[in-house]
Amino acid sequence: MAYETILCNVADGVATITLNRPDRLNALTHQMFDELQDALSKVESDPAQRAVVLTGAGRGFCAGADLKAALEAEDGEGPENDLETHYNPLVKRLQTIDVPVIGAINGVAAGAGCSVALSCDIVLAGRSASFLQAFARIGLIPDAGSTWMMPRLIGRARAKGLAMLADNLPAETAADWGMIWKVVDDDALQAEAGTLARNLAQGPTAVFAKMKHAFNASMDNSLDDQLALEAKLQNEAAQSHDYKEGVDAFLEKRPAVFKGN
Ligand code: T3D
Repeated sequence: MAYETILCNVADGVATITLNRPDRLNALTHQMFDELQDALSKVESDPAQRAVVLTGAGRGFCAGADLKAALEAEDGEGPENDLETHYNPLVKRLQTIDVPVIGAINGVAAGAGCSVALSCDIVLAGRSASFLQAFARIGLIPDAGSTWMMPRLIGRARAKGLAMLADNLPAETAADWGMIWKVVDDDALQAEAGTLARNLAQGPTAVFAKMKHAFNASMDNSLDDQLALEAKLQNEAAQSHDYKEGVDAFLEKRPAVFKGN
């Protein structure tokens, strides 16, 4: 598939996917969802691609649903169908894909764009970036997983305040509140995200997938269920090449060379 709304560059085991509709702050269209899903399928089918960076072109990360395109495509059915066919599958895929996903948030992440940003495993943001639960401004509720992710990340009081007031949350506050991993200077963002992704791409990839599985399940599991899941996944991890290599490398006082399996 030739891409028109995203860019995808693969190097050093890292797929860098750039939302590329800068004149509309990378607002999401059906075509963009299709292209994103295609790029993620290529990651999944190529064992050499062991990390993803998701970022935006221009001054925004993603302004959520393209409201102009949504109006033009109005079919009278409302957003439900769109969410189920396009937004929700993307959010789930980012959270469950078997490689680490780094969000390099280069500007505003608004509406479902905020949900997409927070679906990444590790979220780095440029100092001038911000997070905006824009929905109330247009008479919608937060969607694409925001009502699930936000209270778990920052607590219900802050999640509700951001949703109802639709205040722009600066990246530094988001980091202070534990909503994202780290803030870096704007001009260092892409380089830092690239370095992080290349390091992760050299890591124990299959184990990262198990970590994602465990953390996702922990959101709903009881402690007993989670302990049982950890035991099962750890048993599987202990059968892997990378576990043997990690222990051998430790004992031989050398850096481990992980193959990702
Ligand atoms: O129906 C369904 O599919 C349900 C799904 C819903 C999911 C959602 O995401 S709902 C929420 C949708 N998003 C928003 O409501 C945010 C809309 N955008 C904004 O509020 C502002 O653009 C920002 C606060 C994000 C940034 O403001 P600012 O002043 O930095 O930029 P701007 O001037 O507003 O935007 C720059 C251009 O991008 C502008 O185009 P123009 O006038 O230069 O030709 C603007 O229209 C365009 N743009 C920004 N956001 C969107 C957009 N175009 C289409 N859709 C957008 N969401």
